[in-house]
Amino acid sequence: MSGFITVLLVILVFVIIYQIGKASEYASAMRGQEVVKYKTNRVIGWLLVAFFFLGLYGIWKCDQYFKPMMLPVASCENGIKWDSMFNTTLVVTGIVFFATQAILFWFAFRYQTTEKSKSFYFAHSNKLELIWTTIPAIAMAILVAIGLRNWAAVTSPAPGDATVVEVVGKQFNWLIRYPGKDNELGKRDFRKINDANNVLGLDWSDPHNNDDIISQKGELHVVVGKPVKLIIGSRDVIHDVGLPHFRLKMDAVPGITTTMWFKPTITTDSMKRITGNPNFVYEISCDQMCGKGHYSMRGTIIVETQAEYDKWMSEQKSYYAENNAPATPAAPAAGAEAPKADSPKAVTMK
Ligand SMILES: [Cu+2]
Repeated sequence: MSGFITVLLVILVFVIIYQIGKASEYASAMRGQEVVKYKTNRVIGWLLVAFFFLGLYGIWKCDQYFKPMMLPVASCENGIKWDSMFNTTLVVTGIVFFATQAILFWFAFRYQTTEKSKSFYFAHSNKLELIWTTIPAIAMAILVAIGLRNWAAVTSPAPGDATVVEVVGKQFNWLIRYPGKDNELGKRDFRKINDANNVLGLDWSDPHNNDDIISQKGELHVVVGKPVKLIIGSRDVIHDVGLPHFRLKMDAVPGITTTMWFKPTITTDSMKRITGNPNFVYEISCDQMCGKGHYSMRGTIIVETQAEYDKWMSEQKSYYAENNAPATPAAPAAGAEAPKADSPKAVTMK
């Protein structure tokens, strides 16, 4: 099909060149400059009409090409609202786009200079100004209001029964921490970060850290139908937690905690059936260019039933127990590692 469009474009360009050549021929034949101008105008007018319809055809074709690349159905309640907002915006702006383009091309055709046409000077109209300022302003205000309502839903306090999970970005993967049985995430201190046995810089003097779990495979497991509150941070540069299937994204900023919550409604297994893709996984993408390994910063979310989640959770071990089992925290080691993990190192990595 793209071959067909190319051929069509080549023909169009050829016609334009041919017409220009013909126009100069007329001129050279001294049949009068004005006649040549009117004829050229007519040709250009028709070409513009053709260009308009070619453009419409291109839009229709693009739609066919891109549809298979679109995301599957939204997998959380708010995601459905975002999609509806997106569609509303697309319809409103689409109507305006087609109307203005049609008028633009029609005017070029209809009001071309001919033997009979006379110029008409139309300088100003308060009524028109008022109409084309007020209507778009109202339409935009409504669209923005819908956006703000949806944004508030995502960033408002999560329901009390939400599973709390910390997601921390680092060059170049995601670290996922669960609060453990006490349901409280322990304190972190970036100076204690150490890739050997304290990837998040957990402060071992805080007892809340003793049962905290860092997902071993880096997978984020959540229960279908249960709200999830993400506490987002970064270990080095700015990353961004992107959850395309849940229509969410939020910056992960070093030194600042950001948060958002959602309620997954479709399990990973159901999504495999819906998409017809047996290898389907919900992904956490990094939506902020963060360095040379940015492309590989892909995490996985598993949406599962409560029973499956409980089974997975029972297999996880406390990060403290894993890394501090023999003795009390190795304070000097953590201190010695601190400068290495500090931001200057991160800044030099582009
Ligand atoms: Cu990143």
